[in-house]
Amino acid sequence: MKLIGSLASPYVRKVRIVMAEKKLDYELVIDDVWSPTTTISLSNPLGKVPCLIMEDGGAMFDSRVIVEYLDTMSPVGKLIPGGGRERAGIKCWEALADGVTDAGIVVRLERTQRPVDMQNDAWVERQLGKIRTGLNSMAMALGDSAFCAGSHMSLADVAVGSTLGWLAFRFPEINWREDHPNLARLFDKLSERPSFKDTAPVA
Ligand code: GSF
Repeated sequence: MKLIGSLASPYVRKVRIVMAEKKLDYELVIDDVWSPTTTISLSNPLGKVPCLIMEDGGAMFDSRVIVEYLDTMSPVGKLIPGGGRERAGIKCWEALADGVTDAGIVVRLERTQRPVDMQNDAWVERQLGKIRTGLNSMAMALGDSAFCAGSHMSLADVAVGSTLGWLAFRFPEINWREDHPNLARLFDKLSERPSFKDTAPVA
């Protein structure tokens, strides 16, 4: 398999962590989707990474679909429970973590892609509010538990860890460590794993 992605993307990181936890082999193909020379749209019509190229050459996106597929590829390190409420709960954690990242990406694009006099402060504040309420919600739901859901690491922790790592990387001014020591505790624990160490974001 080939994974098209970048070293800074939190969505790509989520997939790479799942690959590592499940001990799946793949080749990482770096593509800067913002460069005029990108070829990403040949594989993903939406022009986004991550995009997985499967053994038969077929392409798969987005990160939530890819990780769901990867989890079925091997019984090693099962990250998503079989069904019902438990499965939906994990997917909801993932949606929350990805949603916080999505809001952060919107803020970054507003700040980096638009001329300063065209930037909309109210729009940025709306997105920053989603990041704040998303982090509050994660911290409340985590409480004193060792993992986001259940008694072992799941996709919920992978998604939350990827998001927190990306916030630390792109938004150092957001003080989630001080505001939510339990998220910091979870993140530090996850960061000891080779799957997290080997995928820390790089500009
Ligand atoms: C989001 C992918 C995405 O926005 C997923 O795979 O989970 N829901 C999708 N990827 C960004 C890179 S990044 O900011 O992580 C991307 O490829 N953006 C290019 C564009 O044209 O929006």
